[in-house]
Amino acid sequence: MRLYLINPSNPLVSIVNVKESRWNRYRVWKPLSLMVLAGLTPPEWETSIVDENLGVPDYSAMPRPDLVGITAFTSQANRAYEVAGHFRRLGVPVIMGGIHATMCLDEVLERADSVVTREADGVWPQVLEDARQGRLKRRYDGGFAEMTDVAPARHDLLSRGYTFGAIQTTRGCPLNCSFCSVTAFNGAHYRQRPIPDVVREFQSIREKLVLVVDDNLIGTRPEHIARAKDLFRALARANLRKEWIAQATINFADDEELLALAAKAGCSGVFVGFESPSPEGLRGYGGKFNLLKGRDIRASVQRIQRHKMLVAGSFIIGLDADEPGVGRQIAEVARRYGVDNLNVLFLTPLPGTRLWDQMKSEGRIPLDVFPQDWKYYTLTYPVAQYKHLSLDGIIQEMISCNETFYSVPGIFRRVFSNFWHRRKPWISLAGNLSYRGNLRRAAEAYADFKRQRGEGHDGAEESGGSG
Ligand code: B12
Ligand code: SF4
Repeated sequence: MRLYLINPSNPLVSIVNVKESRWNRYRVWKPLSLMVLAGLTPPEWETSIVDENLGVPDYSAMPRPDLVGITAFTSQANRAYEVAGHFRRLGVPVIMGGIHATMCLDEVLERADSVVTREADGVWPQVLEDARQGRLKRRYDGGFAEMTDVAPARHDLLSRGYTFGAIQTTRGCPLNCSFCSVTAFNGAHYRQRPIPDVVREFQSIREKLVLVVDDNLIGTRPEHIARAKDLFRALARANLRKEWIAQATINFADDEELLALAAKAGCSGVFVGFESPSPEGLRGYGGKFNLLKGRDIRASVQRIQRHKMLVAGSFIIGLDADEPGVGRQIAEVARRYGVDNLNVLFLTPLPGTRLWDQMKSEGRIPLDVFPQDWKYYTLTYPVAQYKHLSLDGIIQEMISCNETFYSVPGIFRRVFSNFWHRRKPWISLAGNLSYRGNLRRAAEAYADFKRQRGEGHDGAEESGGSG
């Protein structure tokens, strides 16, 4: 039995044209979901993973599969349906799963033979058995997996052409921010994989650089932090000779022992979501507000950096508190915090989130011709109507934010400081130049977006916000 597991492409997934920038290819990141599914697949299936980010293959020239599984983030949904259509026309059954299939079940059921919602780990073997016997059900729900059921991912199945390997050590996030899909999808219960499983899987990764995909690496409670320390100790003992990056909340900075252990285990940088230049702006959006309010954020960032780990700060533009001038304000605040990189995303109502429900009920989602418009739900296009910012206004704020933070003197200051402190200056330089390189292409992408939005959405608000 032949199984294809497919990660569809989205040419708009970054505002950067993949052909133009070698730093921004999505091929730097491996599609872990499919490697995990492959790990759960019995050996009688001949399994291939197709990552369209490496190039779209000529499916008709490939051997006919017996079953196709397709994953999709929302931004990949259109392409996923095209691929599904191709195989269904050939009479090959198609199963879809992942976050978009879970959040937009009805839409996906119309375009696939079967859908697996939520985490597939517990049900995938049954799905395959049903497929083998030709009696696939229309829907399976995996619920929240037991962490002992999570199979080691098949890191061997994809080519070596990726910059980062990927691994997951925990699932779920208790903070439940209203704009984020994670709590809705993986639940608020913070679940941790057994440490020996993680260490063994880490050892099977071939890449020297690894992305730990956990949404919240260390969790929030004392027992979560204690387990994170045990994990870091075990990774250090295993002497992996790898560097890894991860996502963490700012409470990562609150425990010196944790920081020292993380660095010893190979952590070379963390993404931290600050989201708003004034934590007050986050009031009403969920748990992050409590972690940030009243904190000396610059000192927190410095504590992380003192352990030679870089800090990438992530912010959102378009929160209800954001007014004209917010772009420069974010850039200034990020500079003051001392982050090594700044990543700013447009507030985007992702399906299944509380933000989606709120904006929908307020009639603030003009880009709503689905599934076509899902391709813009990359967080790099302003798909909603923002309270105090028009369409042109919010785009200008984004441009001015990035131009301010990634100015030549700004980059020089940051890289020099990393050089001086012997804190990975070359990585810092590459990251900063990559963002700066995006500025011109971003402006072109926004112009295209506005043109298409004008053409395809006659009723859409061109000029703007309600404030
Ligand atoms: C790693 C990651 C990335 C990597 C992706 C690497 C890759 N190619 O997969 C990078 C950095 C490239 C990335 C980019 C983006 N990401 Co991202 N990312 C994640 C993250 C943190 C982890 C995903 C992961 O690997 N999980 C581990 C695996 C094992 O779990 P899983 O993917 O859920 O798969 C399980 C089930 O879903 C199911 N399943 C999945 N696929 C399939 C398919 C079949 C057939 C079946 C049966 C089951 C099944 O089985 C798996 C095992 O249980 C998630 C957060 C999260 N918790 O999901 C966000 C997340 C998926 N990303 C998100 C977003 C918005 C994006 C971007 C659009 C924007 C951005 N700037 O970040 C881009 C778009 C990328 C694209 N290709 O279109 C959102 C998606 C929301 C949505 N509705 O789409 C998430 C949920 C984060 C959030 N805050 O809301 N991302
Ligand atoms: S802390 Fe991060 S992962 Fe957790 S809900 Fe908020 S944005 Fe999502």
